[in-house]
Amino acid sequence: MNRIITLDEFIIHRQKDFPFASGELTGLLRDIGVAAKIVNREVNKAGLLNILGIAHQENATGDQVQKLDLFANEKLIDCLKNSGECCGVASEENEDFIAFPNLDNKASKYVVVFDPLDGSSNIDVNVSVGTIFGIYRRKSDPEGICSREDFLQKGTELVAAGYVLYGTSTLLVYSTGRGVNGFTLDPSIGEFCLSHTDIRIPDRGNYYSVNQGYYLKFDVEMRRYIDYCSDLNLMLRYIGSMVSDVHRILFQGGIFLYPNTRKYPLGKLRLLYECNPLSFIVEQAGGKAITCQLERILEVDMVHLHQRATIAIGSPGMVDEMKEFVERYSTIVPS
Ligand code: AHM
Ligand code: MG
Repeated sequence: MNRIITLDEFIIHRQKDFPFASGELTGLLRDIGVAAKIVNREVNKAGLLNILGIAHQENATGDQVQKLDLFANEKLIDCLKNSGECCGVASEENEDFIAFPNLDNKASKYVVVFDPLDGSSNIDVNVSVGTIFGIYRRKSDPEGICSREDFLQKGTELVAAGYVLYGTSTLLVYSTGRGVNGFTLDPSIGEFCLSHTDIRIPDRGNYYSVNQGYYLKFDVEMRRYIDYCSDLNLMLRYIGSMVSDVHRILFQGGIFLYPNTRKYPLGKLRLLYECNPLSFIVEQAGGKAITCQLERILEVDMVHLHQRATIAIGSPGMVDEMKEFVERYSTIVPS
């Protein structure tokens, strides 16, 4: 029987790959793993507790916040604040970033951005949701408190990123820029165990994932591309939880699209803690991620924390093809 490799073991082992690593990033990834286990426990027992439903609040970007979102947000903040490895966080659920005081005068080098529970419209109906995170090295002086510039970095500056999918089983997938690995939570021992090594996205796949209900609200080039996917008899899959939809595509190949609509002229999804971390993962697995205006997601300038972006992400062959459609049918001058 193969020996089980736990997430903690794997992370510590990988630390050796970074010659000047001080263990802080290792510690941070472990903290996120712990928070994920706590969130997983609550997501799993949500039906048993009165934790479901809307908390009658709106988040910083105007969406309704549900109780589990708040719980997940709190747990991630708690775990990261008390570890001393992180000097601040920015979350979908908080309007501004949160700066942490240095613990024991330890100057921490990293900030963490996250969407604590993505796809929250799925919570009430027991469909998979996820946590998305990204880690940046701070730009500000490590002796002081962190500042906005630490968070307003392009995706190309990500040191690590990942997601947790609370599905039929719970999976944590992350990358530190040297490939992508996945860990499945074994509830019997309470550990994430290495289950998918060096994940590679197929060059093409049989799935396209888009909210086709907005078809008439998309620009003409996007409608043409979607028609083309349908002509090819590709299968449409759309859960409404980006983590789940992108996860399927990462493993089976395909393309996920969230273009601009009349309601969301700049796209709906958030660049900092949704598009960038997932684009980092998909690129690390050999895929591509661009905006529907054809800019590489990871190179988009970050202007404010809750900035939105359009996105086309997935198998490289399919993203390239979508790009060709946009170049052919739109009036946008490609960058
Ligand atoms: P959330 O962070 O408020 O849950 O919203 C993000 C989610 C994504 O997971 C998903 O892809 C998208 O919103 C679905 O939006 P729509 O219902 O407009 O298709
Ligand atoms: Mg979200």
